[in-house]
Amino acid sequence: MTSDAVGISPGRVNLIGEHTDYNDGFVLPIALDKVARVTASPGEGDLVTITSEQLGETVTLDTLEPGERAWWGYVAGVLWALRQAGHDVGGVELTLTSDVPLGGGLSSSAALECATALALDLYAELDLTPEELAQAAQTAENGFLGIPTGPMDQRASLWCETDHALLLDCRTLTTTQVPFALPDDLVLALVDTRSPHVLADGHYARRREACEAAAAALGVPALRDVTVAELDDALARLSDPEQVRRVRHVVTENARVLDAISALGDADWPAFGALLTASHASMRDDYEITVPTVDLAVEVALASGALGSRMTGGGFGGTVIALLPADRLEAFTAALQAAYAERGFDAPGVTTTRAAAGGIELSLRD
Ligand code: GAF
Repeated sequence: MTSDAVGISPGRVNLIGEHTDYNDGFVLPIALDKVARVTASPGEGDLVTITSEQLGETVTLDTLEPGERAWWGYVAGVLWALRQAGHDVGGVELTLTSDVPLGGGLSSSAALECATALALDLYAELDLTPEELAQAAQTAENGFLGIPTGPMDQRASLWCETDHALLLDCRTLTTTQVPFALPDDLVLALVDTRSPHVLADGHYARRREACEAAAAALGVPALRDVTVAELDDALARLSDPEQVRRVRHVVTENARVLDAISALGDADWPAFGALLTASHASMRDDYEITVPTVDLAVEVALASGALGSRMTGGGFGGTVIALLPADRLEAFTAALQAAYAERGFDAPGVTTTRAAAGGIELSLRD
């Protein structure tokens, strides 16, 4: 055992490819420059103690039972997943802190799960592969917490690299590091719409169920297997109008991810921006996962000269990204504040970000 093993892992900003991951499709996240940090140190016997520095709360557990959605479930769930996978991790003290905004659609949960997996890997000398780490983190969410999310967030948190976006093929889990460094005259703005996004309330699960039902109706393993060229025929074979809209989003969104890769390869920022905006329209009209605060932020961004803008993450609130000329940032922020005030929405927060680094392990002492 290594005493005081630390795992540090970031949140993520998904550039494009929303609700494609559980359809075996493509996603293109970057790591956020905000992280969760988990420290593992020897516990008392078999007890598991989890402390949140921010909440000032500690829980002590002698058994781990799935189904727990309290703050500590994201940490305990990883330990549970590792034990389920046959790894010998006994009693341990885990202390966590995070500056990834909660409910912002920026994967605060995955950051915590991945930081825990990294800390436990080092603490218990498990020497897990990158995919085993990601699996443990995802199993915590799916198996312990019971939230049916796809494979994107944990792999983004662990595998993203500085100044790169991560193209993840969610069927094969193969990756390509795509250079993503903005020219000096562009910024990637993040708008906190002050509308918390929640994955555990059933909307996310219902979207996933509709996609799976549509894939079954079309006789394909997953919606990834429907191409844009086949889309009209596929839609004509579906009788449920809701499934029609969901399928149209997923199929066109997968194509937009691949088009975005080409645009980035050509450093064609206007084309890249247009794909972001098209993704937002598809999430708003076909996937129906946007809310008035996020739609307004996108409208104001575009009216302020953004090359493109969209909501990022699971939806129903959270964060909007805007690719903006750097000299428009101030005017955009002012226009957004005015528009939110006029509609009676809570004042939004605007920051900028860049593609940061993925998760790491750190030994404080041996
Ligand atoms: C959430 C989920 F956790 C991801 O798996 C993904 O489905 C995303 O929503 C939507 O793209 O972040």
